[in-house]
Amino acid sequence: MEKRPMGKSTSGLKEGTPTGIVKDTRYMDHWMGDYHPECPQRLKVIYDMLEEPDMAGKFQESPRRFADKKELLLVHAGYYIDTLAATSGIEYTYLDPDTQTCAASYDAAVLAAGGLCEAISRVWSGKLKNAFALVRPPGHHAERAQAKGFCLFNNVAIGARYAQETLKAGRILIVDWDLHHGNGTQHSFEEDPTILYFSTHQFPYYPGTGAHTEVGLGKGRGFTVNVPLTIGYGDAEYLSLFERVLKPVALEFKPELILVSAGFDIYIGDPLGGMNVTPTGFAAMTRAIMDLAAECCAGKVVLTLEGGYDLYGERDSVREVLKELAGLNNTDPTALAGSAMQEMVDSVVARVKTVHGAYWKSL
Ligand code: X5A
Ligand code: ZN
Repeated sequence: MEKRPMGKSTSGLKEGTPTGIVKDTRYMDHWMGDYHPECPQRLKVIYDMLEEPDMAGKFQESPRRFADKKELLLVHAGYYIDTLAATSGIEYTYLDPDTQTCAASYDAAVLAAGGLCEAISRVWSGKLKNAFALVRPPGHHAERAQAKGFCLFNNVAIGARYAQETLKAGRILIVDWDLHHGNGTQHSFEEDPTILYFSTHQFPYYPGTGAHTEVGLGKGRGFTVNVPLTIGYGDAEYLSLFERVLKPVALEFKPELILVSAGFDIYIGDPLGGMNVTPTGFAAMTRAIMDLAAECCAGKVVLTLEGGYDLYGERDSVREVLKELAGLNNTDPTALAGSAMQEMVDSVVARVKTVHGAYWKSL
């Protein structure tokens, strides 16, 4: 694994400011049946990993709370929130071919959004250096009034709007490295030039959105950056794409906060995906985003868990991401990018440039 010397913090935070995590056993109470890949064990193996000798005591737990209805309303329709609330205490409700609730799902979903908001607040105020919300259900497929793709509320979208409305954040960058396109997140912000949505995703694939030509609407044109990929992209290719597309766009956009829809279904062994990212790749992607944040916004990065269905691959990848966030590792993203299959990267970069060259002069 490529390592760099431990760098000085450019963030101006007090030395020793902790990395936050959001963890709560109630996130494991949401259950969609024993054969559903989006299962409570996904968090169980991660929470157990946090007790390993080299991980225990290294992270600060950020307090959990239920999101307020007014926070959910920043992204979702009132009647949709009420419909989901009515599933609380009911053994089974069908919402979508991929998405169901049990009696505890609504509480878990409101707690996921609230826990993420709280972590964002603490990173924004400097109490935490950065944070990772280890929550479920995931969020990026949830639309304004529709559950979809294992998602009930769009956690990252709620977090972004909360940061703007309550914390008075301005420009926010959302990086979505989940295998799937975050249709709900894109739709939440596609007319908004203050929130830049950047997504890499397998394409064409579920949910079907995320073509490179989807660049945003109206005043938001240029502020949706889709990087659709065929199968087979691995560590080096992802890092090269971050270097050649995400980096110039992000540095030109100058976010005041970076949120990450961190999906681990691009892991090499994931049962749903065709990508080849390893734990080292996830560490390097995290470091690449931390480097952007150090330049733009005093290192303010908050990740939230989206997909990831190989239990131990996800666990091992989350471990490496957390070590990077806490400065226990310092993986070199550019060293990895160097070994990318150039044709795989060049063709994608060229396609993105045909539409985004007009919006981003540094691209
Ligand atoms: C959060 C996430 C995947 C949905 C796949 C539905 N959802 N076939 O990874
Ligand atoms: Zn996914």
